[in-house]
Amino acid sequence: MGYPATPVRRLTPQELQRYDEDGVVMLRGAIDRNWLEMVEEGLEQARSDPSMIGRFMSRKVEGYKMDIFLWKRLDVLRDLIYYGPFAHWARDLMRSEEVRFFYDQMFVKEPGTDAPTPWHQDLSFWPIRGEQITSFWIPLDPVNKDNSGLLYVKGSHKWPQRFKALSPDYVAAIIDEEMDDIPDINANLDKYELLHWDMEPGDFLAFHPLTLHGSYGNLSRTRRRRALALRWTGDDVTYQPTAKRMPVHFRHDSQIGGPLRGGAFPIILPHHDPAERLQRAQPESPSSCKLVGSALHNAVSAARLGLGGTSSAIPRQTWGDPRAQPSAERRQERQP
Ligand SMILES: O=C(O)CCC(=O)C(=O)O
Repeated sequence: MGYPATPVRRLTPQELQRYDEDGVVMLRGAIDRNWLEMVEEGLEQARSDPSMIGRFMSRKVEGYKMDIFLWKRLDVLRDLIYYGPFAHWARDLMRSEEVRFFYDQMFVKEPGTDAPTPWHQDLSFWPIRGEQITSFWIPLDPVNKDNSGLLYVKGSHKWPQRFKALSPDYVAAIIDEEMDDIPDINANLDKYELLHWDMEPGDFLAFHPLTLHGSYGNLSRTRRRRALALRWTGDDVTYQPTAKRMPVHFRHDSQIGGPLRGGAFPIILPHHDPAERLQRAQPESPSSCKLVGSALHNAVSAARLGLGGTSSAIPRQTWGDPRAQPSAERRQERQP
């Protein structure tokens, strides 16, 4: 059986070690042009025809476009996930027998979009728990810190804290007050070691779901910053939804506390499940009822937390000009 495609290169022991120790690794020149063109086709389709969820996620900042579960409606991204080489890399990073696809997400910042992505941990707001989870961040344009390349706090995936979710679109419904406040990383750069890279199309980042990450706005006046994130799960992952975690609006067969199952989270390795593939062939879009329910839940949570008013449950984060970086950070930075 020839799929998913064998990657043009496997991960080296050094890259796997970087991932384990730092919680993130940059994989240079790993994505073949054919696959990259499919990512581009998918993102351009998604940008020109956003889903209802995408419109909701992108409503706050002009020029910062997000959308999720693109692969459910865009065949080119379904093919990328089922037949592209990514699942092999995910299996190696997660040390898992089984690889399931969790979801995909578009992040586009148009030139001059001065909207940072706040520092956050992904797993705190996902409706799953486990260790064998990984995310890939695939840029389609050259990126650096000035046009919103991602920043990571080295080794933060090993910290004991679980931080209140600050999703890129600041969704109030997923802020769990029981969790810790994210420290103001940029205001205390002497305390943290940041990692970031200048990247070209074909490079991608693989990172652990607990690694703190964020990005400045896109200061470039000419260059867009388009990226697709692909999230993967392995053997030990269980479905753990709560009212404070990201809802899944697509059909699946996972039971609470049990493994992920069914069409929303298809198995890619070691073998596809024909029934899940068939389910994808049947048109499915989240019912407006569910979407309205989520929007209401969000509005109530925002009101309860005082978001948008004079007080706020979200601690401030400092995001100045990336070029005006204090010397402490220069000392700490690594460019592996
Ligand atoms: O592209 C960005 O700015 C955010 C990406 C991100 O938070 C993610 O992929 O988890």
